[in-house]
Amino acid sequence: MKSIINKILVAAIVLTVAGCVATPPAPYGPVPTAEQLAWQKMEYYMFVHFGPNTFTNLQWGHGDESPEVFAPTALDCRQWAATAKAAGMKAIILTAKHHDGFCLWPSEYSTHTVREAGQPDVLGELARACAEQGLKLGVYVSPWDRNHPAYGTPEYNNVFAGTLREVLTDYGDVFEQWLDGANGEGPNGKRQEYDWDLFHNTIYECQPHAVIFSDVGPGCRWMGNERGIVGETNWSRLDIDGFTPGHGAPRNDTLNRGNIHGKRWVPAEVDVSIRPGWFYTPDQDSLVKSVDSLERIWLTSVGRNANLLLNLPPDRRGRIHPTDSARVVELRAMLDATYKDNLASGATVSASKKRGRGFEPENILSPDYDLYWAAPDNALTAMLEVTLPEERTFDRLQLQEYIPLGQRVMAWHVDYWNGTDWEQLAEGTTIGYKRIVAVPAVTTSSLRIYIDGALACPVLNGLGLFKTPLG
Ligand code: FUL
Repeated sequence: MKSIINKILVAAIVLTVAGCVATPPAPYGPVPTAEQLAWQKMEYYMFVHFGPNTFTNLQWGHGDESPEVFAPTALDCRQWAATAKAAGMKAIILTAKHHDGFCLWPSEYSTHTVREAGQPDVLGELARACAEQGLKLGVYVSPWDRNHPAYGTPEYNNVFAGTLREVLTDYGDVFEQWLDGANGEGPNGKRQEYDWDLFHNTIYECQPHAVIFSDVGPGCRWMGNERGIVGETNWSRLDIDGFTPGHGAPRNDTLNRGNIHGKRWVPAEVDVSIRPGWFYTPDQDSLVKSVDSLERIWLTSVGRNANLLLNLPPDRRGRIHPTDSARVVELRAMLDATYKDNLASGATVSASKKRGRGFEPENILSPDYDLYWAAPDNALTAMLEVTLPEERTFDRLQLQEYIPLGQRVMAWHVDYWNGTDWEQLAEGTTIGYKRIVAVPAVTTSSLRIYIDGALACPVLNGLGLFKTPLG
């Protein structure tokens, strides 16, 4: 009898507590798939452009080069993977085939491959090296092929689908399939009508969890330039119906910012090279981007709701040049020194608008990604006041929206208490997965975060205050 009463009591308590938990906001618009969310959390990975161009000082090989020009003297994919790992990158995407058609694996569909060059299966070696380092693998297979005789004919679409099938079945899991829409003349002087449906179906058949990159996704999108600068306003939504990669893509400035009311979730990826060119040439050894410039790119990519795909082209030995690897390791040290301690920790947070239990304002400081503050359904503006345990000095401000419920915020600003008054520190438009803003170094114990406009009740799961090591 006693135990029954106890059970009823426990049930009553559980029901009372559960009764107080507010309901979560409904998702707004399209939301990321599980794969897109996992992809977004990767943030930073390596691009590797390697092939005949590495040896010919060209960026777009003609496809008529002898395969034997591809002759690395000390190929070491483990060194690429170790560099990526030391740089804090989560994956490597390899140009398994670039526009010259040369395949870095012994493809059955081509006579322009590592096999003809008398070289090992580079894609295979990289896949093993990535697995050893716990890195994911991605592949870029260029649809434009200046070598294949069938290019420009319907048959080529099947050839291309076949090459996709090879790289996507023989080398383990592939997290991202990188496709561009480059479409020039083939050796037969013809352009190709690409069968995108066939390509996409083939990719998903072989790798159901792969995220497909192109100008128009559908997994993630090119953001319109190769300078590393995505829009300050950057929606992860895009309208892609009726568009294709390449000539049929939306305008670059649309890709740069996304569509506020876009119907699909197609987040931005920033691809940029650490050197002026995508492929290695010795005359660019002195033109490797500085750590400062890479940190600026970090702010205009990861800091603007995008992932960063940074290209480090191996040299003629088949190894990443020491200048390039040193630069990314220095960048890592700089990022770690800046972002390891969240200076907002220990703060108390109050909100002008409260949703209720489970969605408390303090949740923006929780390391649990799935804990967030949400405003009530009818609130499209709100203010969060943050009180630090003592005065702290910072020069980076980070905000995060809980994107599993869609992207909502379209205007915000942050004020800080300067000792006598509230003074504006930063303002912006979109937030998305992560927004980082460089602000003048200020010392304060109070901040106010204003959400000035949103498409649906704001939902934030992160606030970070950080200090760069210098300045
Ligand atoms: C473009 C290519 O044309 C460039 O050569 C480079 O590979 C870049 C990353 O993608 O579509």
